[in-house]
Amino acid sequence: MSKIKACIFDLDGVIVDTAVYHYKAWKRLANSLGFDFTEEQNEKLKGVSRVKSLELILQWGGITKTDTEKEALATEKNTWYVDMINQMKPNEILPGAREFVQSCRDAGIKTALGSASKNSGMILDKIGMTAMFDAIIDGNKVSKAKPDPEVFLKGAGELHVAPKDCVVFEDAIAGVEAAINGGMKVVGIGSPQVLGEADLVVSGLSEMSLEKLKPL
Ligand code: B16
Ligand code: MG
Repeated sequence: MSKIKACIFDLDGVIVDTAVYHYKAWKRLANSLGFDFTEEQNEKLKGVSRVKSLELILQWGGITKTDTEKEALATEKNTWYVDMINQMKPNEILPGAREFVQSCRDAGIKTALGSASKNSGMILDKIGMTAMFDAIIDGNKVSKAKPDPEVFLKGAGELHVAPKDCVVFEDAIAGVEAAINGGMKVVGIGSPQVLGEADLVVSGLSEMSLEKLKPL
């Protein structure tokens, strides 16, 4: 029997794939400022906070803005993004995600969400998974971005589980590093070439099982 007592899940890229919506909204913003934004650049924003993402995009476009202007631009992007995620349905849950979270709960393992997104509450609501997490820590509850472990440590704290007994599921390098920095085990969701620092890498939660938690 694994000694893992809690599983903490990142949202975007692990439970759902909202990258395409972020991409469309950031591209619209970049285009409105007179430059383009590519899918390759969007890849670099996975797991990165909204304000940091905007700063990178402005840098790529060679544009400087004041803090007040940045705030307005981030709000504009978020309005477009929220219009899209407002239409999300449970069929957008990534393969195996609901099933694996449920199997953890059935085995008595606590579950938490640990996401950089300030829109997690709405997304979980739209896909019907809010009640599947014992704790929800998102961008509204943390002040330090991944790779700082704050988001995962707060999750462990709310669950009353020691960090060493937690495993984090993450698709972004910064998220994998955040879990390691927090003294937790980590399963990378994606490619072993990119997430090699993780204790285990799988292509998605459909490949995960309680059996695979045992050696961690
Ligand atoms: P929001 P995660 C992250 O979510 C996304 O991967 C990243 O692309 C996004 O910029 C960030 O949330 C902030 O999202 O603008 O909705 O607050 O992967 O940590 O679940
Ligand atoms: Mg992610």
